[in-house]
Amino acid sequence: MITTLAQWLAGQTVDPKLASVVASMAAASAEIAGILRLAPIAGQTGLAGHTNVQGEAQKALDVISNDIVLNHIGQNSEISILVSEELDEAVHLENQGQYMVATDPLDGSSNLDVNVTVGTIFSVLDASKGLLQPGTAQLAAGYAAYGPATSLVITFGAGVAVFTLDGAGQFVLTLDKVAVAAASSEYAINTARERFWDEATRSYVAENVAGETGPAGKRYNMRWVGSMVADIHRILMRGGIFMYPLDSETVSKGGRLRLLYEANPMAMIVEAAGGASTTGSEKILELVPTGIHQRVPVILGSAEEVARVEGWYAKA
Ligand code: P6P
Repeated sequence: MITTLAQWLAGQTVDPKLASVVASMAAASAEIAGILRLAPIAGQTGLAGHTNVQGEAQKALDVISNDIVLNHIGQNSEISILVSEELDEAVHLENQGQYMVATDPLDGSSNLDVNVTVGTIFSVLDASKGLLQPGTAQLAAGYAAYGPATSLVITFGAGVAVFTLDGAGQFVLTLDKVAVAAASSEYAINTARERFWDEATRSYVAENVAGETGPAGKRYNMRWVGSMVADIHRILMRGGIFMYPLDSETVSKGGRLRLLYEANPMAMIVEAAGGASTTGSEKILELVPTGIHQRVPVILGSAEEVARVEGWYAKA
């Protein structure tokens, strides 16, 4: 039996107004998926010609995706604030709604030119509690993965569901009650950064590389797509650990990935699916943000692997 996103949302024990915020982000994601699919033909995979607050060259599709999100958010009277990776400041909408959305409208966009999976990540919070709330305050989180299929992953904190965009542009439920395997033999880290790693990261990876005859006692595989949504969706589906730890090059910025609209929503999703998340020494979801674009170290995935990393940090 087919369950549409609308039917699934109606069956959740959440405020229908909160469910409508998720529905708006789903509609934006479906529209973005349609744009991405034809972008090379429309000549839209190039640069937009300016940089974002992160100092990163904005792709035309970064700007287009952000505009699409803004359009859908703006049409939902339940949403009053938008924080976006692509916007220097938070946008206070004319609506007086109770919700705030923090989003990376097109994460991993540097992969667009080579047709690799990218995504839209979003977090939903109570706008009345201010911009800088810890991840534990999130009311919902989700991401769209624009890959061979377009997947939409959603959680309200208890359980994670996966939807797939069908030929009519509607999300239908394809996986309910996702569970992240506690054990895994696959890790995701950019090994080209080894010279910047701290001892904890170096020790953990060395154990994995040692394989069957090493302390881990099993063979590991390494996967690094360079697109957070792609790497984390793989981990959600078959286990593993994603690592962008603090290193000697990123320490001055606090890390590489952004807390409000990358680390927090992904940590909420992974933990709701039975996984774990950490900066190495602190729980990501307990961090009180110091700014809307704050960067943090991100280590999350299979609970046993995350615990091993935390063990190395505890020894440091
Ligand atoms: P690196 C993409 O730019 C991104 O923000 C994440 O999606 C991804 O996990 C990470 O950066 C990749 O970083 O240093 O390997 O290019």
